[in-house]
Amino acid sequence: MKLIYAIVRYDNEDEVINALTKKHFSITKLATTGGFLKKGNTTLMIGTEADRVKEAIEIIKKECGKRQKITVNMPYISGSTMMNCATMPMNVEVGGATIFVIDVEEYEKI
Ligand code: 2BA
Repeated sequence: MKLIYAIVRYDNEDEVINALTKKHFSITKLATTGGFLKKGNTTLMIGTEADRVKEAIEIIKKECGKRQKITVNMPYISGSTMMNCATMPMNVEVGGATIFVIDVEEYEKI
């Protein structure tokens, strides 16, 4: 048994959840926030048999699309006070999904 954590963009969550559910994967959806951009994203917890991990990842890949570069204005604090706070444009890659696959020691429904 494996547990997949898939962090996906909020915009992609419906398509990913629908496609996985159609293939009989069980999912728990968590509303999460990226530590870097501080924007909402969605983390899906998917418990599945080890031999179905690849299938789940392929579905997520298909539904989330390719990563793309965007420019964001990040806060930039020079010195120690907010008086010197400014923003600085920065290129980041977003899209796709960030996936962790973890071994499950025990799985029970009681
Ligand atoms: P955020 O932390 O808001 O990161 C958004 C995007 O900003 C990242 O996209 C990455 O391109 C960039 N980024 C993140 N941390 C950075 C840093 N320290 N310096 C420069 N650029 C940075 P993704 O890599 O696609 O990640 C999307 C979201 O997935 C992240 O949102 C975070 O919520 C999660 N995530 C990604 N990698 C993770 C990891 N190793 N552990 C836990 N969560 C992760």
